[in-house]
Amino acid sequence: MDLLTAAEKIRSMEIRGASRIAKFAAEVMKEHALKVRENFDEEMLRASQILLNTRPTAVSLFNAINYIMRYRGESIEEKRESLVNRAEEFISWVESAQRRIAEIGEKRIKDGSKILTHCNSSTAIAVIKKAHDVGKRIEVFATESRPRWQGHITAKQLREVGIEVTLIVDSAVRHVISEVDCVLVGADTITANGALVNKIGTSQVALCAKEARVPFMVAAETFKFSPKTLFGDLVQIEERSAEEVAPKELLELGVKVRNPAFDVTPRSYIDVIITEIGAIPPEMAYFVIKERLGYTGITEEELRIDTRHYD
Ligand code: RUB
Repeated sequence: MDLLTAAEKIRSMEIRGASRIAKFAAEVMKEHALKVRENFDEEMLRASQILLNTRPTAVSLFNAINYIMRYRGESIEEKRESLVNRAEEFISWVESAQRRIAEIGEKRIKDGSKILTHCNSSTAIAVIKKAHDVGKRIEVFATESRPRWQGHITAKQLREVGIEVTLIVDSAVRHVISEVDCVLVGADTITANGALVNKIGTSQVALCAKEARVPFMVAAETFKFSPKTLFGDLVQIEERSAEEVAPKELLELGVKVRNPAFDVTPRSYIDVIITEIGAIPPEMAYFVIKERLGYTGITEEELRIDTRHYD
């Protein structure tokens, strides 16, 4: 697959969800590196830019590319080998992190639990499936997740393994929240101050959960934590097309549409973030960025040099 086709798959959401996007980008970078014959650095920088311009919100894409672009070497062959190794390391990080999160997260789910989830998070689903696999009786409320209906994917994936699922419209969350034992969602980005950026509507779910005193849990690999937010950058919230929300007749009448794809849930609404290094409070986000992503004492200027290809 060529680079532009791969980028279009992410942009059009054929490949979607923060973990899957990151893993796919790593595979594409690796494939591209294997094809480059000359100007390796420039070519890989161009590939990084094209992939990074597809979807702005999930930091997993940035972290994947940043990890891979730290390749070393003198000759083109050395550089290629180093990049390919790093891409493969990142891919196995994605896979092993999700397995570990499932093991850790499963312990936070009691037998007989009713879990509410929003959108379609492969990481949250891995936890739910694990709880089911170890013999817990689980029921899930899945929101539709308008306007792209990712909740239908969630409902299908859970039913396929025999888990009880009830689909609800997004606006029914407050109505059903008192029947729920916990909320479990995924993450596109976790900021340095522990806020969660996830599919639009997540913050409303969190608000309902807090009011009803229902634990709100997030399943997120450490590559969902954002180093850039440590240096003051705000997470860019993707705004998608009006056509995803409104029929043509309304648009032709001049009805304006806002279609933000993600929103921000402040850390005070989050009980725990289940990562591959443990079930941590959101207040630990800074340490994850510092220790796990390697941004130890790095200055903003150094970060910018390191990530020059993202500007
Ligand atoms: C997907 C979404 C998911 C996170 C986490 O949004 O918000 O909750 O990406 O998913 P979209 P995962 O469908 O717009 O990409 O746990 O699979 O990384």
